[in-house]
Amino acid sequence: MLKVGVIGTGMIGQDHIRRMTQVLAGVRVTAVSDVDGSVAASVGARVGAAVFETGEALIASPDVEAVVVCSWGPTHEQYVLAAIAAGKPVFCEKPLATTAEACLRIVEAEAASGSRLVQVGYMRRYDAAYRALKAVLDGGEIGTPLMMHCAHRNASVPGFYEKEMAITDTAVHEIDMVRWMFGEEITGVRVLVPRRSANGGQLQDPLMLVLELADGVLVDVEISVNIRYGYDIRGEIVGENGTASLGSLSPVHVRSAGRSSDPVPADWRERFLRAYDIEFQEWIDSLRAGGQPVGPSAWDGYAAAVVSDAGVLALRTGEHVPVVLADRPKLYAAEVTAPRPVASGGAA
Ligand code: NAD
Ligand code: ISE
Repeated sequence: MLKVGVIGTGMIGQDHIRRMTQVLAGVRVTAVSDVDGSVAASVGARVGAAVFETGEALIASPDVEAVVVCSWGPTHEQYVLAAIAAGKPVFCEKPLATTAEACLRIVEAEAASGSRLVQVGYMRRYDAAYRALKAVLDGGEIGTPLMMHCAHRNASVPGFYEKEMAITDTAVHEIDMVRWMFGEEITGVRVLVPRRSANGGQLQDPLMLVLELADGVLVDVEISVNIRYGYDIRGEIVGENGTASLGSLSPVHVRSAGRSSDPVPADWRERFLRAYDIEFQEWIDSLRAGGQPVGPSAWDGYAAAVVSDAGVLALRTGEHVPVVLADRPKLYAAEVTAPRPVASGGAA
């Protein structure tokens, strides 16, 4: 059994604890911690885990072999760095950290440790619909990709959600998905601001993010975070010879009273339920087998943060913002977005 300690026992922390204690195999939640001690105490009592006053004390516990960080984004860096310093594998919910500089500090600490310890919670890579879409793209059936249209719609967001979180907290999922889907880095960003929805209060809601990839593919992402009707995630790739899109996810289609309808998920917990299960089971299995994590890396977390920082600047200025990454350490050389070897005979 892999002994896991969870820092942050709010919404997603409790959901991941539920899956680790009730759904998945080979794992035991031995420790929890939250800045809100009463929440940690009630979650710890429910699952029989020790409660630690600080995340650092949890990381140092001999009864914790691997760490899961589910606290607020601005606190991720301190806990991920502490886990790296302790030599313990750490699964960090997205975003890896809230600025590119903080993510780079994590990349540098991990690279200096010489082995992969960090995995970031970009779960779309584990979703059956996104995996099927990538298989069609990679199979060549729709030809060379030219564009992708995405929509990321939340029914509502919590009161602490701020304007720029539409990019740093929400569209950051598409930013990671696009790098993985196309195996290319994002090189530039624009943000377009349409008419404002009255549902969004002070937020600029919706927004349209346009991502430019190194090979010329353009991706537009509609971000609506107060759309009321449900949680709706869409994606359609346009290729030279066809299109491919995420299919209907509903197991049932209802026709009644002169209407035809599909249910819409309420939120991310329902829509990505299986993706989170697979993401965690693969993480647990890789660590129990004595290996390193193979899911989204600290480099992926860093690259997504550079793009989302560029998106925030594009939102503030209305300008096109180029994306420039630091040099990629050797530790991450084998990843899907690693530069491709130049074909022998030189460039065309
Ligand atoms: P939440 O507010 O429900 O829970 C966060 C918890 O962290 C709270 O209980 C809070 O008390 C605790 N916390 C805050 N500062 C802390 C600190 N310094 N030390 C320990 N605990 C601290 O938020 P949430 O919705 O569960 O989101 C948590 C993280 O998960 C965020 O980074 C968010 O972006 C991410 N998230 C990811 C997904 C996904 O689809 N992968 C979905 C939701 C949230
Ligand atoms: C939340 O933090 C998530 O990660 C969800 O997947 C996303 O849809 C939502 O917009 C974020 O706030």
